[in-house]
This record gives sequence, structure tokens and C-alpha cells, in this order.
Amino acid sequence: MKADLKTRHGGRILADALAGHGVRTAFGVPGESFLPVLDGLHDLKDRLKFVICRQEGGASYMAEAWAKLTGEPGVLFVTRGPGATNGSVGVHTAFQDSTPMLVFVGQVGNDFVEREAFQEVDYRRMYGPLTKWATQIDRAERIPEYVSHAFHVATSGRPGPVLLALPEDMLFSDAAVADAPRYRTPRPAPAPADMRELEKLLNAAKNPLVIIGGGGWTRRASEGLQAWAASAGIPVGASFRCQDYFDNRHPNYAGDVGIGLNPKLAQRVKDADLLLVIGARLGEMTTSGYTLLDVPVPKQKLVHVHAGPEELGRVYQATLPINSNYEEFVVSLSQLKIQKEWKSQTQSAHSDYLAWNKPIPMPGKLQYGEVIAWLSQNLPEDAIVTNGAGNFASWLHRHFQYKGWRTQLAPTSGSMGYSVPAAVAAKIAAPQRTVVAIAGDGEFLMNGQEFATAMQYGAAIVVLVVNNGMYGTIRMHQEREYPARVSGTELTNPDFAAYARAFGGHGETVERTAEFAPAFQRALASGNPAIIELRIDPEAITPSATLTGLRAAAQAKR
Ligand SMILES: Cc1ncc(C[n+]2csc(CCOP(=O)(O)OP(=O)(O)O)c2C)c(N)n1
Ligand SMILES: [Mg+2]
Repeated sequence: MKADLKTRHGGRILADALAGHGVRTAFGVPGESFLPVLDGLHDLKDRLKFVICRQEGGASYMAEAWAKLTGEPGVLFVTRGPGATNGSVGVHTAFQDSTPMLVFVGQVGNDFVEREAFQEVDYRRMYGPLTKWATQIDRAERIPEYVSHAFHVATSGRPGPVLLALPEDMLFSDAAVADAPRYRTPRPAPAPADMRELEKLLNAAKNPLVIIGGGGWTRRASEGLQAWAASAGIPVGASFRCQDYFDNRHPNYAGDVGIGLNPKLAQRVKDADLLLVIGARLGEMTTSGYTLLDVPVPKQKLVHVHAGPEELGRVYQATLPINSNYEEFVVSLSQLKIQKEWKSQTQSAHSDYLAWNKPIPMPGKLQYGEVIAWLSQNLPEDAIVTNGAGNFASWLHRHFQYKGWRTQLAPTSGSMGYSVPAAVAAKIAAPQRTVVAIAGDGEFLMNGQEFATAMQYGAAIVVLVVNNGMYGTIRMHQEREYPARVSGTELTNPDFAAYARAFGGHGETVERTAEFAPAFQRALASGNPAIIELRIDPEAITPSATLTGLRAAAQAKR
């Protein structure tokens, strides 16, 4: 033991390690399995806020959304078995969305391990496929080493979650060990020869399209790319739920290559002679089920830029694979000499997008598309809009214009229950920004309990609950596959405005389009977390289809 080092228990060493790596906020639900950590956090109260949540699913989504918004790894604490299982949804989201996250789970002491002691689970096996690395810290003096390693793994290459299990005896034990300095993430840059090849490919292209997305982007990368796209006159699309990487009002914006894809944009992707894909993995949602590009060799020339080398050549063989971070890549891109002009393609791509963006009349007194368009026109430019999975999100993705970096927080993993916790985390991270959560009636109640967390932390979010009385997405698929055989998709709902009031928040119910704007203003003015229930006609199953229409089309096919 070195004389100049203070002896600390494992919990305090861990809390100090997190603070040393720059963690300012952690999320979780307490458990008796990690009392020394809570004790360590007590000492660091002024530097490291521990946001106490109501369910680990909500807490894990908050940690994920925090990381998406701030670019810093999200930190989550959950207890053994039950906490670890509840918390898995946000970890899966972080994995699919390439979001850096550190998950700490309580574990039985090494004196009881492998007996299936109370709430014991082998986290290495349970979390193996859901994380970049799942491990356990068995000795308190190795906490600084493991935590440093975890930050490096979570943030480098393709970012993602890392799980560290904390045996109880380890946390209670004392050690005299030095803290490690703050982690530094490696930043691979493109090779000059690759950039020369890209220059040639771009200058030979008649019909190129850029697609951007994925984890590990920064505001600088996003703004640098917009400036380059403007000077090169090239059209740019965003991958699924990465619409805020490029100002949607920018004349080069071609729309999002996601679910409910504009058929004209789908055609544009297919017809491109060169696709420059930066950061997007080209997953199932971005490729319309691997149909826009042929597997494994696309017809289009493909330049695939990714920070994780394992993603290059994973599904698609690129003409030119480039392993690079995005800021570094965009800097190199800006130095290329581009002689080609793609003005007319860029103009028609943007006007196709603008036409697609316009709301379409739908059945019922409440025009939800108009509500989204109103939000798009009236929210401050830096407002953050969150959503989870469900058909209600298609109106948002289609009719809202995202105007700047990290104004959208949404799970590319297509997970329900994200909207409310993501909004709470966003409002805690950026209290000066307006934060709106858009939820379905099904989606909302998956983590509606975190409205209590919003109240506890004074996070004045506005939640719109789009109520159609059903798990509409599944009903849509049901009507297509098994028309007129409704099964397992109906919902009986509470009074959502009364729900908000029961927590001490502001509640409103809106049934007509004209009622929305004043209700929204009242919700904001209340200064409290608020819920506005939007009662939409269940007939309006997508922005452009009705349930009856879907049913009739499916029956006609039979
Ligand atoms: C956690 C989770 N559970 C189940 C699903 C499957 N799922 C996708 S959308 C959906 C229905 C969403 O219902 P709602 O929030 O009411 O939105 P709507 O589709 O009605 O607009 C379901 C059950 C999922 N994606 N995530
Ligand atoms: Mg619904």
C-alpha cells in the first residue's frame, strides 16, 4: 500500500473514477446490492447528480438519451437480477443505436457466487450479446483500470454500451489506489490515398447521393458536412431517425431514408450511381429491408465510411471502405476538388422532400399532421423532440422539420417507451431548451411512470399522447395480413390529462385541431411537466392510409 494514497471503499473509488472521467449525471434505481456506491455518490453530490428513477427501463432510456444528446457516455446504476432485467431495454437501444453507455449492476459477493444466491445472474452471459463488453470487477484496487477501459470501449469505433458487474464484497472492501486520468477516445482519420480515390469517384459520378447517420457524430461533423454539401451541390439524405444531422430546410436535404420512406427518395437511392454513406450502418430500416441496395454487392458504387472497422463489409461490400471518425472525415472531404455539378438532381431531391413534408388531410376533427406542422413552425429552433416506436411517430418523422444538431431523440432500435424518459433526461441536460415528447397511447404507458421523475427534478417537459385506443402499428400489420380479424391490439385507456394532474403536473385533452395551439401554450406556461392527450380518429392509421382502406385492399388481394 502506498503511504500517500488515501484508503477508500470500492463504492467511493468508483464514484471518484466516474467524476474523474467527467461524468456529471448518472441515472438509476437503487438496490441494497450497491450501497457503497450510493455512499460514494453522497460525497460527490455537488459534482455528480444521481437521478433517481421509477423503473430501470426508464432509467436506462434516460442514460441512453443523455448520451445521444450530450455525446458523453450515459451512466446507469441498477440492482441485481430484477434491476438488471428491467434495465435491459435501454442497453439494447444503446447497442442498436451505437450510443456510448456504462451500465453498473449489483452482484452477489464472491463468497456466494455460483450458488444462484438471491437475485444472482451471470451478467457476462446475460449481457454478452447486448453490449460491446460485459464484465465484472472483482478487486476494488482494479476499479480505476476497469472503468477507464470501459470508457475507452464504449466511446471508440462504433460506440455502444459496456456493462460492469459489482460484487458486493468488492464494493465494501477498502483499497488504496490512484485515480486514472480522463479517458481519451482514438480518432481514426481517412488515409490520403482513400480520399484521392473518393475524389475520382465523386468527379465521375452523374447521380450521387450522400446518406448520413449512425452513432459517434458531433455537431462539428454535422455542420461541416452541411457546409461541404452546399459547396459541392450534392443531395444528402439521413438514415432512420438521424434526421437532425442535417438541417431539413437546407436546399440539399433529400429526406430521411427510414420507415415510411418517400417512394421518390427510395427510387433516388436505387438510381444513384454513387452512394457516399457516412456513419450509417445500412441496417434493415435504412435499406427498406435490404432492398434498396443488393446484398452483398450493391449495383451503386458504394463509399462506406464508418468509425467501426467491423461494420465495413459486414453486409455490403463497398467499392471504397473508409475507417474514419466523422469529424476527421468531413475535414478531409472539404479539401477535395469537386468539379461536378449536381444542381438539378439536388433541387429535385429537395423539392420531392418538401412535397412529402406537407400534411395530408386525415379522417376526424383533429388533424394530427397539422399539429406536427404547427410544432415545426412554432417551436424554438433548438427544441428537442423525442419519440418512441409506434405509427404516431410517422407523422412526426414526415411532417416535422428538424433544424439542428440533436433536436431529435428517438430509438433506431424501434423500441416503445422511449419518449418520456428521453424527454426527462433531455430537460435535465438542457433545462433552457423546450422539450416535447411525442408518445402513442401504448408507448406512453410503457414508461409513463417517469412523469414522476420529471416532477421530482422539475423537468418541465410537454408530452403529447396520441390516443387512437390501440397498438396501432400492430393493428396496421394485422389488417394487411389478416384483414378484419382484430386480435391482441385494442387498448382501454385512462384519462391522460387527469394522470398528469395526479402527479401535480398540467393536463389537457385536445379533440379538435384549433384547440391544440392554445393548449400547448398553456402547457408551456404552466412551468410544470405537462401532458396533452390528442384524441385522433383511429381510422387514421398512417399519414396517408385509413384502416378501412387497408382492410379493403387486403381483402381484395385474397
Ligand atoms: C418495447 C416494445 N414492445 C413492443 C413493440 C412492438 N410494437 C411496435 S409499435 C407497437 C404499437 C405502438 O402503439 P402506440 O404507442 O399506441 O402507437 P400507435 O402505433 O397506435 O400510433 C408495438 C406493440 C416494440 N416495438 N417495442
Ligand atoms: Mg396507439
